[in-house]
This record gives sequence, structure tokens and C-alpha cells, in this order.
Amino acid sequence: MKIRDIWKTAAGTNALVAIIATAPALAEDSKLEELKAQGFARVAIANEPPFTAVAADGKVSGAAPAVAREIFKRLGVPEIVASISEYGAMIPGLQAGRHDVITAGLFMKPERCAAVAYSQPILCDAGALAIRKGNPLSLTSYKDLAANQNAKLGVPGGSTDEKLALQAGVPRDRLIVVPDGQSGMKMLQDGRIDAYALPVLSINDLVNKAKDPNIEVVAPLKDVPINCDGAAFRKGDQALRDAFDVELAKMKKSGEFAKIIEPYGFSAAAAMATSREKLCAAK
Ligand code: 6CS
Repeated sequence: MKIRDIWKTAAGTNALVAIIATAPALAEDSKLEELKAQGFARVAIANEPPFTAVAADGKVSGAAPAVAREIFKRLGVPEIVASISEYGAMIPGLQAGRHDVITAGLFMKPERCAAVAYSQPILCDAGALAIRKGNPLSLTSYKDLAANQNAKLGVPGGSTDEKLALQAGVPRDRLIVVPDGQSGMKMLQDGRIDAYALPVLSINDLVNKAKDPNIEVVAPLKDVPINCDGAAFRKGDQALRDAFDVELAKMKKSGEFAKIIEPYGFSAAAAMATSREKLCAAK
């Protein structure tokens, strides 16, 4: 019987079906093998302490890379290599193959959950504003910002802060996209914006470092939920995401997860009290 005729037999057809059926899974498993061979995982970060940080010497720290570094080590990938990205560019960069995973405090929101494969929750935080001393515009929420026709708000591009401000009714022409924390603080100090929005721990880190008696923090914002991130993988890398989750669950159980994130100010209990399913379903 000629080779080309084998596929016409029942045995040949079953073999062909088996190969086709397992191909995607084999491809998915190969992503971890690819990273092991590469020796590192390329992670997207924002450089927003304490979620993520890059020192002057290039050293990457922050709670999200610290968790990812430990988990990848356990999976046989010894290093992570970080590149800084705006929040709004992280998912397109992941999908274009520029990153292997996003470990940046990218909060789980339905539209993001539809675009990536998130791990289970890692870092949770509420919302905050940096404002001028005395809070002259009485800003305690995005609603207050929407209601004040003159108030200008600084936000990271493509961020949850930006989205929540728009949803609360802050018009686009009073939303200023700020490239990084230092620029945000400078713009606030120069009066070019009236408030700068980030999660509580990020704003506190910036304001503490600024040591400017004319800048204060309003936290938590009344109309911002507790948001949580996860590591974000490409949709096609489900097996890698699942392997990451197995190690994350072990570390949550053993207390090692808390040992890594709590020195940065994050609550392990907050991340363990929720789930990807709940966060991705929340409006
Ligand atoms: O996921 C986000 O878009 C938000 N995450 C952080 C850590 N900071 C700002 C941003 O809004």
C-alpha cells in the first residue's frame, strides 16, 4: 500500500485526527520549553514603584517582577528581562511578540481579560490622587473632577485611571496623559494639572520621594474599586499561564507569596480573597 493511501484507512485517519487535536497543546507547552532554552522571560513593566521599578543601573525590582522572577525560576527559566511600556501599549506589545508576559500591575478589567490570559490575582490596590496642599478644589473622587469644569487630571496613557476618569465624565480635553510619575509630580507642582491619579501605593511612593510640603494625597478615592492585577500572557500561551498559576498557588499556600509582596506594601490576603473569574466579570 502506498504512503498516500494510508490516510484513507481508519487507522491512518485516527492518527491524523490525533496529531491535529494535540498540535495546539504541543505548541502551547513548547512556549515554556522556548523560554527555558532562551534562559529568560521578556516582561513588560511600567516603572511605577512599588508595582515595578527600574534603578539607574538598570536593575529591575518592584513587587510584580519579584513574584514573576521567583515563579519563572521555579519553572526552569532563570531570569527575567524587562522593557518599559505605557499601560496602553502593553497588550499590543504582548500580542505582537515583543513581550512574553506583562508583569506590571496591569489591573484585570473585562476588556483586558478578553485580550490576554491572566494569572490568578497578585497585586491589589485602591485609587488615589496627588493634589496641591489643602485640596483647594475639594477633589475626593473622579466625579468631583468631572463636576469641576476647570479641573485638569493627569493619568498614565491607556490606564485604568484614565478609563475610570472618562467613565465618571471627565472630558477628554481635561485629561492629560502623563508619561511617568516624575512628570506627573512636576506638572502638578507647576500647576499644569490639578490632580495626578495613580493607585494608592504608587502615589504614596511618589509623594514621599518628592518631599514637597505643598503636595498632598487624597486616598482612597470614593468611586474607585479595589483593583487587582495578574501576570498577563498571550491567549495562545494558556499552558504557560497554567504552569505559572500552579506555582503561584503553592507560594500563596506556603506564605512565600506574602513574604515577597508585603514588604512592598501589598496585601497577600487581598489577592487571595478574590479570583481572576470574579475580577474579569466585574463591571
Ligand atoms: O492597570 C492599570 O492600568 C493601572 N495599574 C497601575 C499599577 N497603575 C496605573 C494604572 O492605572
